[in-house]
Amino acid sequence: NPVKRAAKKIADSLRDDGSAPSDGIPGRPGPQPPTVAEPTRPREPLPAKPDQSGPATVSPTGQPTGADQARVAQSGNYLTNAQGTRLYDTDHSLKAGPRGPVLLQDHHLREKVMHFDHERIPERVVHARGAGAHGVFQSYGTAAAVTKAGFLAADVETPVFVRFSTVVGSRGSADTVRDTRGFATKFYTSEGVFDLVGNNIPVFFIQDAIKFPDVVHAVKPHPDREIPQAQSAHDTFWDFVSLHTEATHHTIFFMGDRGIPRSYRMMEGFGVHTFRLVNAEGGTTLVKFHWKPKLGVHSLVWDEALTINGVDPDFHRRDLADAIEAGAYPQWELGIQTFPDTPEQTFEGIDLLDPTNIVPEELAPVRPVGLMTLNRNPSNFFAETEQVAFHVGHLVPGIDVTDDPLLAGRLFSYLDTQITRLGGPNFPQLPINRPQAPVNDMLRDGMHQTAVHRGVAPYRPNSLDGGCPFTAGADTSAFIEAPVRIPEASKVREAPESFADHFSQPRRFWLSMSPVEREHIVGAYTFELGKCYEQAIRERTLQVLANIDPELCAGVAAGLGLPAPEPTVPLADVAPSPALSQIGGTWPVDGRVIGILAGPDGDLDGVHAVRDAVLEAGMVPLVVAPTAGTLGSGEPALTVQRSYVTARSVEYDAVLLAGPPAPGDDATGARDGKGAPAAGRRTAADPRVGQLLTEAFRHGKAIGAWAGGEAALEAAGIPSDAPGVVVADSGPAVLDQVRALLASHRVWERFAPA
Ligand code: HDE
Repeated sequence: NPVKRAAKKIADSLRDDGSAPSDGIPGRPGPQPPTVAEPTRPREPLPAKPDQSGPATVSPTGQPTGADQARVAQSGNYLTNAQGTRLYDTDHSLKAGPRGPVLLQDHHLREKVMHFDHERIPERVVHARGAGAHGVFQSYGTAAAVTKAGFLAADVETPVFVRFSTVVGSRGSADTVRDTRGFATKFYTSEGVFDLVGNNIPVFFIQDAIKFPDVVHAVKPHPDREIPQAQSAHDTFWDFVSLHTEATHHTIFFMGDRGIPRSYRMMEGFGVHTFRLVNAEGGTTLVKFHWKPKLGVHSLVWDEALTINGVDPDFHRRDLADAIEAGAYPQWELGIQTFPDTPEQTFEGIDLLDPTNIVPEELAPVRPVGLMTLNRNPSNFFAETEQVAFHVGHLVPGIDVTDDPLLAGRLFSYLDTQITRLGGPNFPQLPINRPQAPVNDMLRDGMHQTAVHRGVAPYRPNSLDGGCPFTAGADTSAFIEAPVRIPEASKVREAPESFADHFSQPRRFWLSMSPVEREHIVGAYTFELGKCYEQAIRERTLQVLANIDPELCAGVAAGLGLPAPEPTVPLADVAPSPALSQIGGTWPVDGRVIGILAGPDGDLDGVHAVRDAVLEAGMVPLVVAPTAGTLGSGEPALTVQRSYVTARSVEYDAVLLAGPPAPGDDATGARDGKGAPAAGRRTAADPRVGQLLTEAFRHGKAIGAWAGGEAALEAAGIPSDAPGVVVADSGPAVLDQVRALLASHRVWERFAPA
């Protein structure tokens, strides 16, 4: 009986001290090849990479948290079933003879397949695709006068977990689609968890939560064919937003460059709603939260985003993880705009309860209150990034909500949705969701209860548990709702009159854009409406655009081949807010990716020098060559990171040419007498180099060349004196100038409207 024989073999091989069997694992007989074979000796699971780790083990208060739980999984040398019983075979079902029927008594088979059948959980109904990272928040103490929140007091360090996301697409969709991005932060403070569940756009589509299912149904794929995926460019979305004009401000924001961020590291974040801060004396202040990225706010260009969707659908996720792994930790300052908490809840005429409004930073400056640094990648995507559960109602003493009707609906939704998504009410016990403050609730039982509660009296008042737990007071960090006066009113289903102006804020946004950004906006509307089939929807949207600005409307109408309508409302007389434009400043170049094209005949010493200088500057060099492998024989040899087959310019922020690279498999001819590619034309000859250069040029990227690299530029039709094209004597000299260009993100002159 083979089963018996194998079982005996295991028994023989397991020594008393539990050490490894000396003669291999049963079921894998014969000598093993030395290198690529499956290991035959048990060993501890691989240690986490230095930048990876799960939720912190012990809270600041000494409470054990998630990682203790995580350690229960994956320990010991041997494969076991879920009950910890060691297994000798996981490759064959238990059968009556090798060709016989499978036996129902095979518990391992049933357990393995049952678990697999349930590996997927429902994805988030919105924000399904995301990427997360751990970090710390260091407060400056500058908010201490307006809030008693402990984590905002001077010099307090608080662990955080952030999840960035797209809104519309499913979990498997691409990163660089045109969409709003989620920016949700969980602060594990010593007074409980505070979640700031924001977006990268400061306003929202709707003013009242009751409209959320409508806007989401409109933007999601058409219910009959389930197309298009992760796109707003279709009839139902434009049907809705052209009729529901309170969506106009959000829509113009994501038709602008913020809809296609260059990186999660280069996005602003906004709490969107107005919240209420409460200080130690009980004084209240209205507040809007802002995250300001240290690297500046930067975007892709549309053509680039489209290519990336195919070439690297994980572009943003990879960028975030790579940057953290490389030690280029992304940072954001948390800032607050504060407003007096008056009964009107308006500021300079702007209704603070209307989430389709911004308050321009020029009117209410954003004051920094702390710095967030993301410095650890999760160890397990599912356990952390997928299972993290944010909620706008996770508040701490010192931060409270307002009567923004959109916020009110969110306070309901985020708890409710987790019941379906995470399978029950005990999701706060998942390692990533566990508070790092002591938890002493009276919630009991339910699906997936993992706490073993002590005591017999989870009710109040009680005498059996000595009256525990006791309630806290203001002096012992209790969360006490601000006693805001509610004006006398009748029950109505109505919006305030001040919510009726849907065009003056979008007009301010349009007027605040530079010419290049305006051109992008016109292009985005034209693309999206060009994808709609219904003429009436295009025409109705043009009417909305006419009410924002005639130039915007005329640009889109021309692209659609339609007449531009006249505005139906007076154009608002609003001042631009320069802070809304992304163009015009210079920013650090940390983590920027430089593609260096070289072939065996190129200036390889120069490439070495440039690589070192790129690394020195905190940027990422990627050597691109005709084939994979190494370049040159020098020590150390240059490792090729991208061959012509895998390289696309969209991956690089700048492209450098280190002399004429060899041709790869030249597809276009230009051969010498012996059939080899003609010298001097070699780089030029490979169409992939030409494509890479013309694409980089079209996308406004800095391009540099030395040691003969100019020939490739010439062949690609790129003048060496064009803006942002640098030709110099040596690699380091080229890099110096390219670096200066990168500080402005792109060579904007190339987009100058004709
Ligand atoms: Fe959300 N939103 N939302 N939302 N939202 C969710 O919660 C909802 C809104 C935002 O990375 C869901 O756990 C309603 C505004 C982010 O896990 C759900 C309304 C803003 C994330 C939900 C809004 C956001 C979500 C889906 C209108 C910016 C991802 C899964 C009343 C300030 C968080 C989940 C993460 C996720 C409901 C409006 C941001 C269904 C009902 C405004 C960043 O509960």
